[in-house]
Amino acid sequence: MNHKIGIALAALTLSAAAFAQTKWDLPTAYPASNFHTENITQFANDVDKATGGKLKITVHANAALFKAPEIKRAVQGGQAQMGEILLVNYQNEWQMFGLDGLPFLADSYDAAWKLYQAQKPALEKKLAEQGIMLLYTVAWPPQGIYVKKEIASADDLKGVKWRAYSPATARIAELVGAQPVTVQQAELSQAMATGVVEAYMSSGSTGYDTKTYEYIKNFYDTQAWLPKNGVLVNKKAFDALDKASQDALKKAGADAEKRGWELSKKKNLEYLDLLKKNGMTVHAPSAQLKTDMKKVGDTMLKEYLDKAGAEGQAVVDAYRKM
Ligand code: PCA
Repeated sequence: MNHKIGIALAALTLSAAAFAQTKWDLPTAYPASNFHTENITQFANDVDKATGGKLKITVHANAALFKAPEIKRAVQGGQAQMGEILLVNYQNEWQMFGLDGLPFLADSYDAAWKLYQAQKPALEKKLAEQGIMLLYTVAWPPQGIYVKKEIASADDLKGVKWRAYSPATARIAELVGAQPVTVQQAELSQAMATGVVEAYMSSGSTGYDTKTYEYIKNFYDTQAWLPKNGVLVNKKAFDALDKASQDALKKAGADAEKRGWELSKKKNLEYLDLLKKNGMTVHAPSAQLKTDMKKVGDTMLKEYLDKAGAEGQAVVDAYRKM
């Protein structure tokens, strides 16, 4: 080869490598306007900026790329390099994924954060075995009961068509004698419109996102638990990045975690106001309803510990000492 052409080609290859762009997909199951999704979009922008455009992460909101229960496997198999999951959706695979879905084990932001710290080493280890990195988590606002008719106790939920989003929310329905049907958020509005759902437990955020106030007029603010979304990264895809991009991703993830937890707390109050403005009555639960739901929580914790064994017990013990 002509010497000059050789040098020119080498320079070209070098600059192509220097400007090589990596494109990643990040499926999520919640709408673009949801606070988790807004936070993730900001995360993707932060990564773009910090890597000078080298790592482009496209956020696919609203279960457009993968349905909620499929996202974890998509990240594991590398069909998506990243993904956001609701951890409690995966409790049947491994009990630890469902710990933050137990009623009244951790029922405030402070408690939920502590529970996360207690769970984290086990979560990271399990996911690492599956070729997945846990980049960050953010808690949903506290969970309350949406229900068509006013309720004074759990007895009033007997026979009601109840939407579940996880094994635990289906179990609550069984324990109060409601009829559970599993519907993810992306299909919830339609399920309410067609009368398939008369009640469900979730946050003010989801009630607002799905326009629940058009179908259901009562929200009982039980503040029963704060389940977390986890943002996952395929480890092979991560390992293929240069060190600077890896650092940028981790830094943006840590920022998103901090920002997300603060946002969740702040927006919770805004969502409850928005629900009221749209015709929802936000009730404090009666003493009887509280007692009934606490009892459900006690039963579920016992069931949980039976299934999760020593590993589950150790994490609950660690949490209680925090
Ligand atoms: N919203 C999600 C999960 C928890 C929450 O607050 C949902 O209802 O699907």
